[in-house]
Amino acid sequence: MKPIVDARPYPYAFDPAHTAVVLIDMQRDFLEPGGFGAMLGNDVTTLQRIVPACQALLALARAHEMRVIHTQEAHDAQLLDCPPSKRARGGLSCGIGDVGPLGRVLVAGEPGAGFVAELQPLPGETVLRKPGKGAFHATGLDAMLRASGITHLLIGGVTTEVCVQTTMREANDRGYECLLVEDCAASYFPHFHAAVVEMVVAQGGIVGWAAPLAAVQDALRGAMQEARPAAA
Ligand code: C5J
Repeated sequence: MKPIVDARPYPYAFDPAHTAVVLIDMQRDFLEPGGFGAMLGNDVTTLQRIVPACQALLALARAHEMRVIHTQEAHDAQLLDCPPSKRARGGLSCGIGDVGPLGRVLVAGEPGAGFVAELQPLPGETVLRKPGKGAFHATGLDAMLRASGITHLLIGGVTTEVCVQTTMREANDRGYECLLVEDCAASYFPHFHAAVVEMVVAQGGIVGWAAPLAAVQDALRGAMQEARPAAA
């Protein structure tokens, strides 16, 4: 029996063999003091709070042999994949490509572009570098997922209303069945997070489903119990 998550707007069924956990941009540049997010004036502790839940989501994915994809918003050292408009936005004194406390901001290979210590990818997991907010823009993600037979995505990460929402909308338009794992995603602005959850599930799940991690854990536990042969 497939796990069925008690989700909004209605139950979400998925087969772990055809499901990927996509963790969006859990990078030092967004979560740590001195990073891009902090230099934009944000309180990074609002994002740090979801790290334990993200660890639990990764543990669940690994235990059930689901595909794991860690996305990373980062540019090449020459910024050839960074549109000038993105670099200029905000008129920051220390913006994308500039040297900040965590190295060059949002540049691949720099300390700030790396994942936070608690959420390091394991060998065999996919690290997907992306130049945009959405994980499908200018990456091979769609081809990679289709080649692996992935049809369902469990999505978490930061920030809910920017890279998480953009990725979920891109995935939805490409036909993937997406569940936003609510407590594994966060915004610097909690009311934006709450609004995105509502937007996703509105109108019959116009972008997909939403549920807390515990509901995903319960669904997997329930399916495993069903699969176990009854004691003689
Ligand atoms: C932002 C992201 N907020 N990962 N990036 O610039 O959401």
